[in-house]
Amino acid sequence: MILVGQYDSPFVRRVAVTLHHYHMPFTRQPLSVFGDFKKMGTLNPLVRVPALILETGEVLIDSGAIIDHLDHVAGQVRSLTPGNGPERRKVLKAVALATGVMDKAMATFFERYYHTGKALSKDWEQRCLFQLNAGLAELEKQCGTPWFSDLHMTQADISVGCMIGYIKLRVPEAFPADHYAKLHRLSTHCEMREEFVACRPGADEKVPARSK
Ligand SMILES: N[C@@H](CCC(=O)N[C@@H](CS)C(=O)NCC(=O)O)C(=O)O
Repeated sequence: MILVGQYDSPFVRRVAVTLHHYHMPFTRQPLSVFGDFKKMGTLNPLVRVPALILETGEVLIDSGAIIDHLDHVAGQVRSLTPGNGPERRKVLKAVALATGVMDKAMATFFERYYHTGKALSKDWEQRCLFQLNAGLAELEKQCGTPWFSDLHMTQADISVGCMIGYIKLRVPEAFPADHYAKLHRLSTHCEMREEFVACRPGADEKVPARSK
């Protein structure tokens, strides 16, 4: 399998951490949605990462759909997403909140990146930050210990861990650790694990590439 995308994307990273957790071998094509726009468009017409190229050549897109496939291959016993009941609903809600916060952190970052000075829309920026903060507050309320769902590591931990890693990289002031004590503890717990360490963004992935 080939995972397409860079690790500064929290969506790519959550797929990569999941692959490592399941011990599924893969290689990586670190294409940039900016610098490799045309090439990326041949894999995903939306020009978005992640994409996962299967052994058969089939291309999967969208981190949720990719992780759904990996969960099925891993099987019910090993799956990081519980199969049914309240536990499944709790994990899926946390994943929805975490990926929503990723979207809002990204929107804030790109508003600031492309619209500097007077061109920056303060209204849009404030709206995104409000939504980001509200998502974090809800996740903080629901977060257990040592894992989000208390005793077991699930996809909620991977998604929340990657979400916090991204905010720290791109909108650091939006994650005051003392304000989100449970999430901060979970993030530290996650980032020490080998599947997270293996997918840290490299130095060349920390600055968004400009279009070629
Ligand atoms: N819902 C998608 C979101 C993916 C996404 O937003 N990817 C970003 C990178 S972090 C991207 O490719 N953005 C480029 C664009 O949308 O133009 C998923 O879960 O994979």
